[in-house]
Amino acid sequence: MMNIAATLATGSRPPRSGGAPGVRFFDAHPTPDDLRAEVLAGLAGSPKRLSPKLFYDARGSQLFDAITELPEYYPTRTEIGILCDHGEEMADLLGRGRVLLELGSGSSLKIRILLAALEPEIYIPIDISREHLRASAESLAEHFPALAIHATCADYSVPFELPIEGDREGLAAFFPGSSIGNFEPEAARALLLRVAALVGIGGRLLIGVDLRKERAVLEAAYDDAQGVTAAFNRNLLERLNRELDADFDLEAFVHRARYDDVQGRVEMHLESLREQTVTVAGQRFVFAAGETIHTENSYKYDIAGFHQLAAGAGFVPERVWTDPHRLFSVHCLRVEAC
Ligand code: AVI
Repeated sequence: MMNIAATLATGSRPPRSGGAPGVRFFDAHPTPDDLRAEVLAGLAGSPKRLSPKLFYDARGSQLFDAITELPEYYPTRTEIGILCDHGEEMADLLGRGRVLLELGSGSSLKIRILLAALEPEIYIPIDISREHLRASAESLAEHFPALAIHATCADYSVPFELPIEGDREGLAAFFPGSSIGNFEPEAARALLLRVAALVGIGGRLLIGVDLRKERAVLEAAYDDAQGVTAAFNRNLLERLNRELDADFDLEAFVHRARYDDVQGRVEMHLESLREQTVTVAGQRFVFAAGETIHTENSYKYDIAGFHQLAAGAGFVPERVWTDPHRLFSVHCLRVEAC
């Protein structure tokens, strides 16, 4: 049995100097978002909304990395603990030495744990951000020199071709971080359907899903004492000031995070502290005092609720692991029909 902790500390084999011959890069040329049109439509709506996708410019990605290390933000370290504790069992179910896809090439630590346990022949990280994908694939190749990495720049929220030939049935996919929680339930089901089509009948998905829990724990996780999540939320306005020639007064909006236990989601908002008018890309938007821009939903599921969502996309549950405090879950699902 492979020692995952030792592998992570040292790399499974000695790092190779220079270059990354194991990496091949495939570009599905995802269509760039029309930031201007999306933002103007979101601010013209009632309530005003902006997509959480807009958080992740360079500064937003750094702030998100900082969030994952906050004492209040339990999901990242809890999921890593579950992967470390059960990686071998996960590999037994997903199958070793095969093809592993990853949706979003976000956390290098999580994928390293899984790669060490699964030792796949081919690893296909799929990410819309070309430069982030390239950098993370190359860094991974240093640690796993025998691994064929087919880095694929694609938007996994729309259909695209996988860069492999031959038998596509029974692949394994990894979708960590409870990113599924940032999709509305119907969009989450549609995404799971696309994943089912990618891995094929008999294929498996290992997915991290944050669990419902007490309000205080959830609200602290999304409104930390150091104000990093507040900076992450407000960075969205800074981005619009920079990229869409907007004139948001950053001092005039505050971060709000609240748990809606009926919908089972943490909502993030930016609340206007006073009545004000803001210009974005030449268009004026009036804010009442106390009016908010809804910037993110982070859905939390109980295990049965998530199984129900997954069943709607043709998955059957095979196994679920949680931590001792039942904060977070990692599910292994198998495609029965797609
Ligand atoms: C990326 N996603 C799963 C995070 C979450 O927990 O919903 C984004 C986040 N927003 C605020 N903190 C973290």
